Amino acid sequence: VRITVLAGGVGGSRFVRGVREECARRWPDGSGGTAASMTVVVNTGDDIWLSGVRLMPDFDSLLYSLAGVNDTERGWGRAGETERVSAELREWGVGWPWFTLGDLDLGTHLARTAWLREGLTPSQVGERLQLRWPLGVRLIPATDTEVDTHVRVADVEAAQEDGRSGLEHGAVAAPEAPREREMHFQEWWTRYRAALPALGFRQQNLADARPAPGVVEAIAEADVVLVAPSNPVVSIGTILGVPGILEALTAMPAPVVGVSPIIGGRVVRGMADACLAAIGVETSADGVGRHYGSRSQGGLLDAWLVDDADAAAAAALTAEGLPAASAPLWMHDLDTSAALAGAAIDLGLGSA
Ligand code: GDP
Ligand code: FO1
Ligand code: CA
Repeated sequence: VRITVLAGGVGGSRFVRGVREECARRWPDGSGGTAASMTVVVNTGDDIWLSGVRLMPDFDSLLYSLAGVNDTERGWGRAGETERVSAELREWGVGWPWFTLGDLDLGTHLARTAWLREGLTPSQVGERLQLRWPLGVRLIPATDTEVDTHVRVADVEAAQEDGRSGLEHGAVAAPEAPREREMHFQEWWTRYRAALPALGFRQQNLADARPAPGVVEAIAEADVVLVAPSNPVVSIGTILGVPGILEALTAMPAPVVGVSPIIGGRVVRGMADACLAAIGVETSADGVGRHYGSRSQGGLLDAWLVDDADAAAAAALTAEGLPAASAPLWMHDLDTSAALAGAAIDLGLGSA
């Protein structure tokens, strides 16, 4: 069995751990692993150059989590982390004071940056990083192009400046379009905790990006493609925005099954609701399901899995032409993650 997953960081990691566990139970290889082959196409929109190194947060979240060396409390970075170098960088005024690069994590960024400088592509660097721990899953960045996400926000300070200068000149401020400014997604997310209303998202270089080697093949040859319960806008949206990926998904014969990141109208972890609001999508299981759309109607999904709390939404979506089912979607631990993965696999492959 070949399973391909589209995924972001936190929701993606928990889900992929569940997929790996469920595959080991269903299709054991006799030595604790699985005979199934699993490929994860990883969001690269959160990536950033900072303090001279290249960060790939979602890739690293998956890497650390699948290797079992992740910080389970924070949801990103390494377990047992220290922050001595970060304190020094702060003294030097390098990087962002609100953004911490842990010492162990910095080792990863330095290795990655060194290999990039030697001429390796991000996906080749990703292969090398995966040699250290036997993940049992292949991770591929969605693209080797740098498609860092930027967020457009209203520039409130500039608008206030306009107002003030208008008064100074004794004139009424003209009803101009409010000024906008753009910042890297990581600044919006970590410095402002996604609380500055976003006017939109822009992934740099996206129109010229190509899927990384292996991505289109992993989709085309899959028996089922699973869309993880990840941020639909900045994680899944960025992957689907890479020219060629949506086309590969549309063209391949196997089913695409999505898992809702929204339970009972709420993002269960994080701030994805701020991203959905910015693109005018309701924070609900059916809102996101309609946003992805039914493949039979030109959308992405053959099936959509929502939480039992959203069973009514599942019925409504099914009636609209997007086959939906419900199951427990909270990933509390490995067992609940594996059960969720199993429900998604069943929706795609058909349960016996
Ligand atoms: P990020 O890259 O760290 O933002 O993580 P992802 O893009 O992979 O996913 C973030 C989203 O995962 C959150 O906004 C939640 O909506 C969703 N999520 C996190 N934990 C769970 C869970 O236990 N169950 C479900 N269904 N969704 C979850
Ligand atoms: N998130 C924070 O809220 N604060 C940080 O200082 C921070 C540092 C950081 C360093 C490396 C890394 O891979 C991720 C890091 N994150 C941090 C998480 C990250 O900003 C976001 O949660 C994800 O990109 C959103 O998926
Ligand atoms: Ca992310």
